[in-house]
Amino acid sequence: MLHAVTPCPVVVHPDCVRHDPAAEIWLGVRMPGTEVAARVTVLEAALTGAGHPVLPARAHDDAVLREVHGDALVGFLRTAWEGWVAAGYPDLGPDRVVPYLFPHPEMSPPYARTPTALHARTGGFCYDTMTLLGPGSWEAIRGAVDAALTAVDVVQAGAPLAYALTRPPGHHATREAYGGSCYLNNAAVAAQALRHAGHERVAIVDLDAHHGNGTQAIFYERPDVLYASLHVDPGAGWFPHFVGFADETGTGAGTGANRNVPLAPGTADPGWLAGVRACAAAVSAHGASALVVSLGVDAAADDPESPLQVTRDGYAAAGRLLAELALPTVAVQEGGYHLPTLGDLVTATLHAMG
Ligand code: SP5
Ligand code: ZN
Repeated sequence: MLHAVTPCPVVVHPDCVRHDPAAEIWLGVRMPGTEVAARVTVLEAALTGAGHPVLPARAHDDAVLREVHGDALVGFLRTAWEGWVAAGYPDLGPDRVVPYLFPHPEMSPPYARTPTALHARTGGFCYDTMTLLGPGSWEAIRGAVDAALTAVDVVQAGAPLAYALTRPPGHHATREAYGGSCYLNNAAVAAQALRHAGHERVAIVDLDAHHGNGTQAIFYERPDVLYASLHVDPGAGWFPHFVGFADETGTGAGTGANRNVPLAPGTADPGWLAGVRACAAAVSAHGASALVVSLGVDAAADDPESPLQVTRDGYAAAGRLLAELALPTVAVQEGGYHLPTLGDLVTATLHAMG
């Protein structure tokens, strides 16, 4: 007999499939990207097939978004592609917005100017070469933010759990910069919206295989939003390399409101679930009344982007551990790139959370 499943509202924005980064440039080599539009199609089909209701994202104004991100970044992302086309780059060859130099501190003395050329300004906003921007990207980026905000609305209206099918993902986007296939931080916007909805303390648990350096940075000085993440150890040579270590615990008023659990490459369910338990314990200790889950499923064994070895049952067990917190929960899609198993991983996790 089939086990009855609690329906989880799934919020989608039709523009999220329009982002077409086309490729990623890694170590100087242009290669097919793994953050593809088919991820959305596969996930929506799996969730619909499992009986979950799909809701269209509603348009929200920029008020909460502008509290999480600087005007300069939002303005750049909104206009970069049209500016790239207007300047004629695609005719010269570069068919996507891509940086070629970056403002190293020694290139940014107090007397440094804002570059005239768009191809020189791009590196001031984009911190890597993997995160390309093209036609439809802005509409998808902003649509994902609306999906996250709509999922918050659904939870505020009384649903215990809602899921935003956000693409592109967001947890690598900092206040003023984009990278790691992320442009605007959907989970951070959701957390900030929950704060405005009356939750004095909000927690974010990040299950993605990579450390969410953007989310950590946005809330690092704040005591009201806890960030807790388990991820492949950046010290073992994995993105985001510079941050994501266990001794990063927050600063100033935010001291103690950041928890990182780096895991050795190859870590499987037992070690990974111990990390989930540590994050859940941090949420309880923080006293949050609402939860955002950065639901990346790229820690799965067959995922091409990470060396963690988590199974579908491992993700389901994580979902149960988070459900035990008994908090209103907004799940936001982050990474997860193995198309044949992506739908099952997310569906299993949401079933366990519901
Ligand atoms: C949201 C998210 O999961 N972002 C992942 C960003 C990490 N990407 C860095 C690694 C890039 C190397 N990709 C080469 C593909 C070889 N499988
Ligand atoms: Zn990831």
